[in-house]
This record gives sequence, C-alpha cells and structure tokens, in this order.
Amino acid sequence: MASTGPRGPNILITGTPGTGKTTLASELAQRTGLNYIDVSQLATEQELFDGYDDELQCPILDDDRVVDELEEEMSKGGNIVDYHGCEFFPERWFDIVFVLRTDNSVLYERLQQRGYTGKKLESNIECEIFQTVLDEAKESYRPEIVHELQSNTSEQLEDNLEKVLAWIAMWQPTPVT
Ligand code: DAT
Repeated sequence: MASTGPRGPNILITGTPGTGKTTLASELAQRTGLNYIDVSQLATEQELFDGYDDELQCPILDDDRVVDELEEEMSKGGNIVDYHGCEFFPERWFDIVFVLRTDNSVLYERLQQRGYTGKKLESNIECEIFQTVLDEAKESYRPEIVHELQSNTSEQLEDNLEKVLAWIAMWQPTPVT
C-alpha cells in the first residue's frame, strides 16, 4: 500500500515569553485542526526537567527527554509546536519557523501582568532586546524557513493568523525521490 505521507506541515512558533506564542499557536490549531503542542506544559506534566535556572527562575528543560517524547508525533507531521527556545529540536522536524517579536515596553507590561518581577523580568526583556531567540532560530534552521512576526497588537495577531493560514493552505509535502 502507498504511504499516506505526513498529516500536514510541522510548524514551530517561538519567541521570548510573553510575545504571544500560545495565543497564536492555539488559535491556529483550532482553525486548522493541526495538533497543538505546548512544550512547557508537556515538560511540566511529564516532569521532563533537569535542574533549576536561578537567573530565569524556572526549571531547566531536559532537552533529550523532550525530543524523545515528541519524536513519534513529529514524524507524523501536522504539529504546531510552542516553545521559547528552539536550538535543541532536530532541524528536520520543522517545515517553517515563526519568531514572534514584541516591543520592549509592550512586553514589559505583559510580563509584569503575568507576575514577573526583578531579575526574571529583566532577563526576559533583555532576551527580547538582544533578539536572542531570533538569532538562535537563524543559527539552528535554514534562514529561508525562519520568519519574524510582529506581535504587539490585536491587528498584528489577525495579520499573523492570516499569513500562517495562507502558508498552510499552499503547503505541499516534499515529494520522496
Ligand atoms: P507566550 O505564549 O509567548 O508566553 P501568550 O500567548 O501567553 O504569550 O501572550 C501573553 C499575553 O499577551 C496574553 O495576555 C495575550 C497577550 N497577547 C498575545 N499576543 C498579542 C497581540 N498580538 N496583541 C495583543 N496582545 C497579545
């Protein structure tokens, strides 16, 4: 019997905490039926941690166990993955990578509302100022599949949804030769 091919594209939505990954990714999943994977939530549920980061005040992800846990699902295709880092995922997993960007003042307010203070707040704002996640994405994936999306306003959220939906609609699996 012929192989049925992947269920759909694998999409990575990354960016500094607070830039709107969960908002965009879960809405996309709802509208497309693609499978939404929140890596932080998965790690919490399955206790895939290895130590604690004192500066960022958050548990350190056990990258290898996260990759092992997701491999089967990712190989089927049709996943939208949400995480604030991206360099430890296998490059072959993703068809496209979106890096959400938010202006410092807007992000500062969002993170304060989330209850971030002191060093944790500062480190996350610095991460956005120095475009740490964007650089990480460009170093880890082919530059032509990495796209920046501005995520400050609800108009930009709608615009981003439209762009990604349009890309999904024209996506075709790479033929196996
Ligand atoms: P993340 O998953 O990157 O941590 P989130 O989706 O939880 O971020 O969003 C953080 C907050 O910002 C949340 O209250 C929703 C809001 N938000 C997200 N995207 C937005 C946008 N484009 N415009 C205005 N508010 C947005």
